[in-house]
Amino acid sequence: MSNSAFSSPTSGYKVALNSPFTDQKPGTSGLRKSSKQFEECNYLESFIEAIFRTLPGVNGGILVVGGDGRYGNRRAIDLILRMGAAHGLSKIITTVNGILSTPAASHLIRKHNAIGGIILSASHNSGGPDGDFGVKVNGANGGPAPESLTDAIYACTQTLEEYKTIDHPPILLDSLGQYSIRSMIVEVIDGVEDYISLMQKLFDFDQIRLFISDNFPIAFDSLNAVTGPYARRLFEGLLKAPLGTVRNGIPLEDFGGCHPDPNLTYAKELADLLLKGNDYCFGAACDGDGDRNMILGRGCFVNPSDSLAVLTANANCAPAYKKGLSGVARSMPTSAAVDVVAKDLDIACFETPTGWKFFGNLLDAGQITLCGEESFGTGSNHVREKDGIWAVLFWLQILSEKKCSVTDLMSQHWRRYGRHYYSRHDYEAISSEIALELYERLELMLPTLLGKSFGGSSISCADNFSYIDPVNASVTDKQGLRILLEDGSRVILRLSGTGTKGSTLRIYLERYVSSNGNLNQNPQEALADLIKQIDSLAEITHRTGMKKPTVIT
Ligand code: VG1
Ligand code: CO
Repeated sequence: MSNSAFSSPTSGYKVALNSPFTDQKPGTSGLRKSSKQFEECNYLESFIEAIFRTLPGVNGGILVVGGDGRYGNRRAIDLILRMGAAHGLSKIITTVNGILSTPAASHLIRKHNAIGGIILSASHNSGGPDGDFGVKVNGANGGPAPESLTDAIYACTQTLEEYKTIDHPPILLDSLGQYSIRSMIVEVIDGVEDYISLMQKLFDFDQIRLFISDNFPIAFDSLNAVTGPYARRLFEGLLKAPLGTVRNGIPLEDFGGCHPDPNLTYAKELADLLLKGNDYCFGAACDGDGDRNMILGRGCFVNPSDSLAVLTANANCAPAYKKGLSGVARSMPTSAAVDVVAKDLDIACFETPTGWKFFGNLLDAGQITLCGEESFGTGSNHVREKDGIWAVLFWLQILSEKKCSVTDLMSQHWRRYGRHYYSRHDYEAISSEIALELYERLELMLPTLLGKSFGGSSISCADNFSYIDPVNASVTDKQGLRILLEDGSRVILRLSGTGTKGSTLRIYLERYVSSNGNLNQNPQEALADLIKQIDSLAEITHRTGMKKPTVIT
């Protein structure tokens, strides 16, 4: 009898990896859909089968598997364990309760020389039976699978007729343990421990502990998602912050009904504590899978693009980056705040398409040390994913070295480098047809825009962003419509690749004011001209029927 039973009710069944926009790649390297979709017969199985047929080194290889604890996590792990055994993996490393943040997974893949990892998360999307589920695929470097791999996985799903699995009772994930399914070892480890040791190597915990114990109360919101167990051990354990510092610290299957997206809209409770109250000096939140971060000071919200610039300018405050940075990178829609700092430090600064996978080659080649995206993502070469808690610790390290408040640090920064007023306006769940029409109409107009006046300046460049990877020269085009102005301002339009309902249109707005200009405006006011102009040019209100964006960050 063969070791593996074939199930073959999948005939004719196909899964779609791409978003409804065939020319827009998902910002994530995997599949993100509603939980209901994933519960359809053989849907998840088909996608996992395509991964196992495509990922290099499956036969005899080690795989890391875990997730953010959302509804469907346990079922998916059980299914991957059985299918992994059927496909000849030598070992799957998974975690107690299946809890594993995206950055911690990246670290484990690298530490164990695994062939890659499967992270069960729809990141910042809501969870539960009526929310979303997702499967992220990471490669051997610990980073999101490059497009060559996700394209191959997608192609494979188009011809699948069967998948390989094994009957086996579920493995208990309640505690540490070692098991076997046929010849494959299943190791259930603590998903938090290794990550904590990595953080201890990068930062000076004694310095941070001393600083926050001296009248610098902090609040951290895990939004009922994966970072709870990490944050409690780090902030309340190692850094001795009072119990209760970590809010919503137990991962729940539906995130307690909240949207685990760390921004001013979805992390409102924390934002109110910091922006309206006086109890805390510092606040931070992370998303569902722990790779995003939001930083707040008392009465002060730190824009993620600024956050990357501040970390770059003050990197020498952290032991891990004392020796300097090899270079930095930001995604195209991220503001140019970090560019100004990089120039001052005389280090390289790269501009990549949206999505963390594009930083991978630069990190692997040692050309950059830090990188970030406007979408609340910051990271470094310590792993190959953005890392929410790492960013929070980095901020605390800088503040404890400088012994100042977040507001002071920001004003010092702008007084030195000037300020990039920045905002992103998201129009969510619009009909895909309308979104595509709007986008294609503007794209067609681009060549006619050169030299035209726009928001108090004139248009110096209008194109659809195309990227040549500096490491392997691969080309990625159609990454977003850019309108660049003479005075350095920019307006960018993209269609999201991670939304699951209709289409999400993102408008990115940026205006630079030099160090002797007005540095204390409200960003929405500073950007008002650009907001008005892009609305009339792209007919956003008119075509979507939406008077204002769903989310403003
Ligand atoms: C969004 C963000 C992008 C980020 C991606 C994945 O993509 O804009 O910067 O890399 O989400 O983030 P999009 O295509 O919807 O704009 V997460 O926290 O999944 O890993
Ligand atoms: Co995420």
